[in-house]
Amino acid sequence: MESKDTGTNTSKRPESQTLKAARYVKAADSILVFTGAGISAESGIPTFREAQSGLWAIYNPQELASPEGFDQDPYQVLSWYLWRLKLIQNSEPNPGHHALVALEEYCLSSGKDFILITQNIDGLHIKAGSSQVLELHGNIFRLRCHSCSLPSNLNLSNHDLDQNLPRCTSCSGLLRPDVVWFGEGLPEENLDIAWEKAASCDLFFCIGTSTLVQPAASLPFLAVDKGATMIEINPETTPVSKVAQMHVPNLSGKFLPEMIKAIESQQV
Ligand code: BV8
Ligand code: ZN
Repeated sequence: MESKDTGTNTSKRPESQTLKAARYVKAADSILVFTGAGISAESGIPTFREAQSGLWAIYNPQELASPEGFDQDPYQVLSWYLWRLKLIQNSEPNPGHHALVALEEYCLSSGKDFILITQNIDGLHIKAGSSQVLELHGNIFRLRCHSCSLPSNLNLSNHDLDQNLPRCTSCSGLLRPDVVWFGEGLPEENLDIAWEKAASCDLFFCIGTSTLVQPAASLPFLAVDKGATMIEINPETTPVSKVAQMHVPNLSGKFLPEMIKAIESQQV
């Protein structure tokens, strides 16, 4: 499928990236937005990359966010998640999250297909009001039993880990965050939806992700292989940058609201 012609820019001035992206949105029939930790950075939540230099420098996320790490020291892993959870509970969606709610509303009201697939576990897209959301790596607000997978509605932030470790009411197994750890498979059903959407969309936004973690990182490349137009929003370049029609070296919380304004003001 050829990436769709978006109509030409009639003015002689080089078109701004905002207008160009807005033009792609208008011309698209099916839009997939793919986000990573970068979309939440402006809400004050450290990304994995900064995390290496930030407070996470003490820990290695790949060790802690793993079944081996949990089996070895469940108290340390749960304490790390409790620290993240409290940070997230005190964080608000930023203008980037809100702009994606507006994009979803614009798409649904103009008969376009829309899905937001996030690698983030912070729940901020849902808190902002997005509804067509697929949380590929789970959600930090949910717990499940590490032995029998029974979901638990216990709130980790109300549990005193120094007293005891939270346990499953059914099998007494240890409870853990309902997220996908390194070395764990992603929920098949979600992955199937993600592959299908990536293969069928005609416009793919890749926002705030270093696209290093598999299998999620394959989604943008699948979309491009199938002819989708790729717009990447990231102050840094990533492996996706070289296959993108547009790389926007800007913060998502700055660029996305400007793009929405261009769409809503009928400038394109
Ligand atoms: C699996 C949830 C098998 C938990 C996460 C070698 C080669 C290939 C693969 C592997 C390999 N060795 C091991 C693997 C597999 C491994 C993997 O990919 N490892 C990588 C590191 C090489 N993958 C797995 O283990 C996956 N499972 O393979 O299982 C299997 C299959 C079947 C059955 C059984 C087993 C599971 C991976 C999921 C791990 N869980 N999160 C938690 O959060 O605690 S991953 C976590 O890191 C995130 O969810 C995300 O997916 C990933 C990367 O983070 P990003 O979101 O990209 O954030 P990052 O900090 O990296 O980048 C932020 C970006 O934002 C930057 O580019 C920055 O410039 C930009 N930015 C900053 N500010 C802004 C901004 N952009 C815009 N605006 C801003 N304001
Ligand atoms: Zn159990």
